[in-house]
Amino acid sequence: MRNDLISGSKFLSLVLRHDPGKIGLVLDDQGWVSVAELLAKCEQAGKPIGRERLLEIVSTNDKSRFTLSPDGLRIRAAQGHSVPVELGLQPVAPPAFLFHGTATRFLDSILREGLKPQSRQQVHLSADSETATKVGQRHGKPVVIRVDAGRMFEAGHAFIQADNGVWLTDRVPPEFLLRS
Ligand code: HQG
Repeated sequence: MRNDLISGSKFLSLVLRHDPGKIGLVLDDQGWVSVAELLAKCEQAGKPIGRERLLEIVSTNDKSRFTLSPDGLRIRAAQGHSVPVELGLQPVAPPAFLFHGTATRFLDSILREGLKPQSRQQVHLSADSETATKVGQRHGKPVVIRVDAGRMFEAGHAFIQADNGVWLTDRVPPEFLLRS
């Protein structure tokens, strides 16, 4: 990705996931904001993005981090929020297994306590182990944990799949974790 698209994506992740107040934005309950308002507030904050570049960031983003509403008037982060949002997606049955990439130094604690959302709203899980490895690499030496999602679902845990395919659940108790 081009540098200006990466820096734009990082700034959008910051305001659409973690700190909308930084530029005076308020997300609605499902995390949406008006594109026009977002562009105006970025400009006022001295971080002009412009409509064309915003659309380029959305369409070329390596992880499809941002979702436009069907009418193109609103935008939200697909997942990753630390501010409270209710994405409004229907819970769905997950595949039998999902994967979570983390760093080896967190492993003992995770196997003991289960996966917790930490600063985010939900635990993020990947559909395949290669993606999970990349997620884990962000934190250090990666290790991939297999999550017995089918059994979790049977036990009553809800799953949603974010607009970009990432799986989300509130927490994963240790009995559903397997070293892969
Ligand atoms: C760890 C990225 C100790 C957890 C990715 C992780 C993802 C525990 C870290 C999305 C723990 C939180 C989310 C426990 C969990 N004890 N450590 N009991 N439970 N952890 O960044 O899942 O590039 O908040 O293993 O691709 O790494 O930003 O979550 O290492 O989809 O778009 O606590 O963010 O997407 O780290 O990543 P994070 P994550 P973006």
